Amino acid sequence: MITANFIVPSLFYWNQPFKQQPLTQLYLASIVDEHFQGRQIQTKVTDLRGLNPAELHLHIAEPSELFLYSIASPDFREVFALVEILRKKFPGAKHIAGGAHVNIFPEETARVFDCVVSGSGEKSLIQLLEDFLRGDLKRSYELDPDYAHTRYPFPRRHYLPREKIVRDNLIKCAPGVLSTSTLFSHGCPFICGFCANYNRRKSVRRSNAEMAAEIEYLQANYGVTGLAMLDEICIPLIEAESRPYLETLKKYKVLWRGQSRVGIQPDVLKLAREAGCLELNLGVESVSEKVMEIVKKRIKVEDVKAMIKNCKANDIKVYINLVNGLPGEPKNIVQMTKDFIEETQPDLVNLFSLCLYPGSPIAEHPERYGIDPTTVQKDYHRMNHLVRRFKDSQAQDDAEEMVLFSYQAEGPFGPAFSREEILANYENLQEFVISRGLNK
Ligand code: B12
Ligand code: SF4
Repeated sequence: MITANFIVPSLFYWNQPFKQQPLTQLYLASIVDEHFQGRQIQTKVTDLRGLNPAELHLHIAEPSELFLYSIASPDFREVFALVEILRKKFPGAKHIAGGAHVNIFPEETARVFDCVVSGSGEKSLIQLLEDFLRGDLKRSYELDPDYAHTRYPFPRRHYLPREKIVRDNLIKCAPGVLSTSTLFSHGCPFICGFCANYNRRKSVRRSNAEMAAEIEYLQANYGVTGLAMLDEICIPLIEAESRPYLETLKKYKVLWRGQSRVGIQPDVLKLAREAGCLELNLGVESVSEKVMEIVKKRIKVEDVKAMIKNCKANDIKVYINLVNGLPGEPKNIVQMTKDFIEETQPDLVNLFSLCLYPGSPIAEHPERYGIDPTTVQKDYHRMNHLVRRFKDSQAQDDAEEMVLFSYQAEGPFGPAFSREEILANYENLQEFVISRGLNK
């Protein structure tokens, strides 16, 4: 019997690393267990969240034949260092990686790991394990051209202790509701310029029956009454899909939150509320229409206002995500943003800082967005759009970790802010958001 050990990185860049559950690792382990049925391969998920990145190896005491990593770009350096240490500690173990960073940099990552998986990983995972058992592990796999998760089991949660699965603070407006993260769909058909939606895949949803089975499992095993949905788009954009989906959720009487595109019709929002929706996060990004066009957000400021109003009318808390430092911001962007917030009165404002994540159009072609390519810092581990990661939410942000690039003074969209001005805008807006109590 060999052990396939799925490693969850520390998430050192989060001030609440346990907030969401590591569904990818749970999902991949579930696939292995369903396929091998406990024969030949046993699975394990090692949760390193919240631990000191320099000491992760100390928390891996037992050898495993296979260590498997799912890597987003900010994790790369940490995982790289861990692999180096584990190679010495457990010679002979193989290190296998997949995930966003591997998809974007297959060659770079192939130099670090014994094996890398690009594209959808389900089929590749089974194949590589079978190859390993035969002593024929290949250096890379890319077997699923299409995204295939609906043919595989939903993530089983028993790999982690109960307290790491169920939380009572995932739905901000309903503290105490026992909740867990879910992901019923994958993919987003849009191509926003700042987003590392590198696979540009259409949204693929599990069937409503599969979603129901997962909710039943969570209710029966964990007493869950709340869901924190991690889908890029938590309410399907096509009404013929959204109605049966929401009707299914309604049956289970769960409370939930998620991220939504702007433009969901009022009657669908009403149904969403009846189906338990308490909070929606809207990717607004900028209150400047010019900026929205440059980053191809494909929404209008008026649509955002209407969506906020409709959410409020249906008693759904509405949280807006704004990105400071986007290309083409007008000189008065700070005042415009304040005016927008005063006018629309969202329940919470998440103020992010533009981050050039590998895989996003803006990172691939910074010059097209007026960024001076020579100024772009490629320290993946410093990339974090969430900003308030090392300090509590009332504290001053760590300016050095923000804005790892500079615009050309005169770019394709006219005069641009300097890095210092972007930082000042951020601080100004953040103070405003905090003073209104909109950051909690
Ligand atoms: C849900 C989600 C999250 C969740 C859960 C993540 C988790 N580990 O479960 C939360 C909210 C925690 C999260 C956090 C972050 N996320 Co996120 N997240 C997503 C989202 C929307 C879906 C990812 C997902 O869970 N899919 C389900 C899994 C099963 O599918 P998958 O990721 O596509 O993986 C498949 C293959 O890649 C492969 N595979 C993946 N890993 C492995 C490992 C092995 C061993 C094998 C064999 C195969 C394999 O098999 C999978 C099945 O086909 C994506 C958007 C997207 N387009 O992918 C962003 C995305 C992956 N996130 C992103 C980022 C930036 C982050 C953060 C760094 C943000 C931050 N600064 O805090 C952190 C990183 C946390 C982490 N290390 O996981 C970026 C990555 C960009 C980049 N260059 O790295 C994405 C692409 C969003 C975006 N459009 O910009 N995220
Ligand atoms: S920002 Fe949201 S809507 Fe735009 S591509 Fe990314 S996930 Fe899709």
